[in-house]
Amino acid sequence: MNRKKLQKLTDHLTKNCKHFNKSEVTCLIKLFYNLVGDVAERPVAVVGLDRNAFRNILHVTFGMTDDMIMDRVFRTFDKDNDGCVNVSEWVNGLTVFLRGSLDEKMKYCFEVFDLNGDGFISKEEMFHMLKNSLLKQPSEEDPDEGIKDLVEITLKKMDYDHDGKLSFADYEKAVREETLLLEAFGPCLPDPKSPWSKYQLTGVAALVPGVSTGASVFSSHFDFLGGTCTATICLASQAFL
Ligand SMILES: [Ca+2]
Ligand SMILES: [Ca+2]
Repeated sequence: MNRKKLQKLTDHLTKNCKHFNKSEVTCLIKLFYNLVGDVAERPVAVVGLDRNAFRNILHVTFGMTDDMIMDRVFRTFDKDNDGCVNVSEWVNGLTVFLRGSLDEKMKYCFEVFDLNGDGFISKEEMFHMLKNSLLKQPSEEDPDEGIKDLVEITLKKMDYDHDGKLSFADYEKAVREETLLLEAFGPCLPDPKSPWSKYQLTGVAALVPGVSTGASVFSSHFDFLGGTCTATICLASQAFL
């Protein structure tokens, strides 16, 4: 991409971007085209990260391991639903992912957790996600029973209007009371302790030639399962109060 085109794209994307400044946006654009270049063995006309390429970044760079959640994160980034994260979806997605306010993060997480996109987190969806994220725990006699209990505990704690599912209003109210519930159904944000959250994106530019090498060093800092467990313990302990 030539300098003029890059500048134009940067200006355009910075205008709609709340949390990144111009030089950070430039870095993210460069990083994007570098990543696309790495994975692209396809016509130049298709410029974007497909599901697999994007999931690979979530895994390598942000240490995510949960397939279901990574799929949902991809769909949340892919706003126009064309199966590809383009450069503007990349920058707009990362602004929430890395720097979002609590309001933005709540919207994002709810979208991730609403697996079928009908505007509610149903019991079945909770069961699916909790089963998925707790699979690494030592197996009990009947793990499904334990998860069903956890779904009930979750509803008791978060379903304020008692209709048996979580609306955004339910979820928002619960998270405002206990921020740990933001990621109640699985880790879908970078760990706040991770260097990426505070990372000067100008520094990322230096990583561009070897993105995966630099990123794998970062991934050791992530403790995603820890985040889920904390949220789960918080749900469990509240239920007995
Ligand atoms: Ca798209
Ligand atoms: Ca749903």
